Parts: sequence; structure tokens; C-alpha cells
Amino acid sequence: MERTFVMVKPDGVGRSLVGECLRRFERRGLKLVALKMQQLSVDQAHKHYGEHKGKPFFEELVAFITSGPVVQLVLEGRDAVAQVRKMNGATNCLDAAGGTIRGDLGLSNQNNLVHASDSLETAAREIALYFSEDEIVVYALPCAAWLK
Ligand code: FUP
Repeated sequence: MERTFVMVKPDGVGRSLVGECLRRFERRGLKLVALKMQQLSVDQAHKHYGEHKGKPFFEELVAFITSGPVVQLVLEGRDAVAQVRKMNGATNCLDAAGGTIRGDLGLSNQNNLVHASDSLETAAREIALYFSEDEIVVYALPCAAWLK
């Protein structure tokens, strides 16, 4: 089963939207297999957003993502990477469709509430950045049979 990494960003935590985000993922049928809360260091932020180093918005992005606590999730399910990206919506909340987290709850480009991995390779890298293997919980959801 596919795994993806999700981070509720400092604006999502600060606006008390952690439960709202998690509720959407759970109701969709995605299984929560790991969860933690922390405030990222600048070093962690550089590792997380390494692909954006050198871009004009990079320093501001690092300042934002380290500005307050974040909540990190690992979710498991069918086509989890692509489905969670769809549920988050377009990067800029102003372009995000209704029914998505960003389209329903945000108005900003940078403060866009949630991050999610954009490929299976990225998911593996990002999960390993924040979780050790023994922090990922293997268990069966009783409803799994209906979510195949
Ligand atoms: P996403 O994959 O949707 O998380 O978006 P990107 O990886 O393209 O960008 C990472 C973060 O950089 C976004 F969540 C918001 C921020 N960003 C800006 O602040 N300005 C930009 O022009 C593009 C992205």
C-alpha cells in the first residue's frame, strides 16, 4: 500500500486546523500510521525544501516553516501520494478548487496550510527525514475491506 508524508504547516497549527485536515484524510479512507509535532530547525527546513534553494522565495519560506510548530503525518492508502495532493489543492490557495483544503480554508500562496509529497520517491525521502522506521505503526483498520 502506498505511503505519503503530510505536514500541517505553522499557519494550519496556528489557525487550529490540524483536526480539520486530519479529519478529511481519515474520512477519505487514508490510514494514519505515524504522527508527531515539532518546531523545525533551520537545518531541517533547508533539508525539507532543498529543491527550492536559490529561488527568490526560499529564505521567506524557511522563515515561515520554522516560525511555529508543525504536525507531521504519514498516511497509507490506495494511490495515497496523488490523492492527498488532490485533496490539498493547488499550491496557491487562490487557485485551489473548492473542496480542497487550500481552496476551502486558505487565501495565501506561501501560507498554504499543508505540505504533501509529490511522488513516491519524495514520500520515502520525507518520511525518513522525520520518522524512524519504528515510529511507523503497522496495524489493520477494521474498515480496510471496504477501501480496497
Ligand atoms: P507544493 O508542492 O504544492 O507544496 O509547492 P512547491 O513545492 O512548489 O512549493 C513549496 C512551497 O513554497 C509552497 F508550499 C509555497 C511556497 N512558494 C512560495 O512561497 N512562492 C512561490 O512562488 C512558490 C512556492
